[in-house]
Amino acid sequence: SAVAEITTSPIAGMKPGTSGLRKKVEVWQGVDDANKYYVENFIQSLIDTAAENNGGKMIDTVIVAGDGRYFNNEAIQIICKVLAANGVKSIWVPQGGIMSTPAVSAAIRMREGGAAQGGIILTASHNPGGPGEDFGIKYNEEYGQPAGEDFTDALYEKTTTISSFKSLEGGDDIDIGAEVNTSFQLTEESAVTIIDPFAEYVEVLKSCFDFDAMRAFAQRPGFTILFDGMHGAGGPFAKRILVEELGFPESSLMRCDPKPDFGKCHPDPNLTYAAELVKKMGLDSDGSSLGCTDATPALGAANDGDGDRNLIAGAGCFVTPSDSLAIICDNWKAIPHFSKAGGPKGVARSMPSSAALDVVAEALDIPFFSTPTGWKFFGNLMGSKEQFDQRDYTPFLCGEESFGTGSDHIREKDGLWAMLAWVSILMDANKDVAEGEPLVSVQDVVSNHWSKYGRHFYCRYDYEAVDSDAANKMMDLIRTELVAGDVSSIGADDSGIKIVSGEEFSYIDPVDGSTTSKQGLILQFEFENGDPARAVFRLSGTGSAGATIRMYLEKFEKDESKHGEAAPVALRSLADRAIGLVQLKQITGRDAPTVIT
Ligand code: VG1
Ligand code: CO
Repeated sequence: SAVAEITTSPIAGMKPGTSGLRKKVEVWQGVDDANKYYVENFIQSLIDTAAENNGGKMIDTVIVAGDGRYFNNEAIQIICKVLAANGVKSIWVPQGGIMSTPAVSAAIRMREGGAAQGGIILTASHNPGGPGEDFGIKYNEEYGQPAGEDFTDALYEKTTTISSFKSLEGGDDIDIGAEVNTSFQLTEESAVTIIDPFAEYVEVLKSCFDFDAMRAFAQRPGFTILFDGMHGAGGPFAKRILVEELGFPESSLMRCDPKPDFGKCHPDPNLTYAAELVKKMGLDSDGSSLGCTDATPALGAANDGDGDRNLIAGAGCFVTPSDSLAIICDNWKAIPHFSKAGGPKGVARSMPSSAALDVVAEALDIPFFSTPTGWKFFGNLMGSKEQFDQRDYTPFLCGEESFGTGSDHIREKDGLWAMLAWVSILMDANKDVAEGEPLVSVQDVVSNHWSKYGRHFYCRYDYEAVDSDAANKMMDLIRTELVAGDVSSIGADDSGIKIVSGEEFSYIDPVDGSTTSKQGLILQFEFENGDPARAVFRLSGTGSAGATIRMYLEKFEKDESKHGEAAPVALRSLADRAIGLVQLKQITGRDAPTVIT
């Protein structure tokens, strides 16, 4: 078909956030005339930026895949035409159009016959999908890592000046369901090839874990698992790995068939939105145990829409993502990816995540980093092999409080990887337990960890769809009064909790020296008995309308006799104190958070 240059004009608001650009799907669909070429404008700006970074030459090989949400396949067709018209030679589309974000990251890095230079991932991740809900696009670069801020800033600049884009006129749509290796020649030099969504991802997980040992452990009486795919992209991958490779029964899977609207659920794996799984694990929505039976699975996990997040639970035991990360670190010997190398050579967490990882890193004497929110900052550290003081940080372990965990096997967080890490930990914990004896449980592993290192009580309050001006006003008030201002004059209130200091987090990337500022407001507190605690305030960068305020609460507790309490209960007084100080209710009019995770 013929290449056409089509006149367009800039559309405001195309600045990617924490992870890609997310908008209501109707915006992407161009329902309003002003948005007619929304996808085309964004993709043209994106590949022009990629070409600029490629020495001015158009990139050759790109993967286009999505999490299966509403508009997935239509967007793939539009994007393939724009890519082909711009001279991208090889466009790889997974059979069926669906790939999880970690699987795309793996395929970019490893595909036989040469890696791809980039991946365009159609997802709004944990945001709901379907008519009236969200659609999004993220771009990952040649090591499989999310594009950094330099890239997204340059992309955004281009969207503000764009005057035309290239596409194809005429020609049939490609058949996304065609057999693997089918090629569709779109122009003389550009072709779409249908690829196997699973190949590289299965291979990379096999390199991280001992599949033979896990397959044997899967047969162990009492070791039952439950995986909730939330109707997102992770489902087919879980089926492939857990059932076909490791031999767990089909009954270990729930909601593993991708649906355009995620079955009308919110595909965010937390205690609120993964309610069914949480209940089956014998848990209440605040993470406390409701009691278990013999039928309660030993290990439960859930993914988000694009399969990069994970929720981990045992029977009657919710594991917070920050604890999960610390426990994986402490148990590195159980995970071949780390044990092969004598342990992780570097670890990192996002700043709002709890300090549970820090104390393990300190005990194990591993270099540790605290980064801004979003996986792109980890990508930079992992890419640092030769660059960073000649030190080699591979293997690397990292994670976020927002149910993201991963390592340098790819350059994205990886929901299924986290679950297999826990299978490995349980396998190791049970290596000396005789058949017929009760298994060491997730709860045992977690309690032992807390008695060794102390517990970092943690939870997050999210206030969604807050008026943007009000949210900014509250952040400004924290800046002027609690960060720049003198907090020593603010005494303790009835709760006895005193604010000690305030700080705005900014980050200097140790690899490229770039500074990222305004990454969260940190308030340090002290309880009456001298115990330290903190609250962090941030505005979300993944919403599609209004503002979301996130308040992250954390309190360290050494005393083992107090470890049994539910986190939201243990942190209630701290929450009240922080909310009062920042005048959240007065400024936003919100009495209660939308969710507590
Ligand atoms: C949120 C999380 C962050 C995560 C990001 C992308 O960002 O807090 O930790 O990396 O989502 O995750 P924000 O800016 O809304 O707080 V995903 O799975 O939605 O791509
Ligand atoms: Co996600």
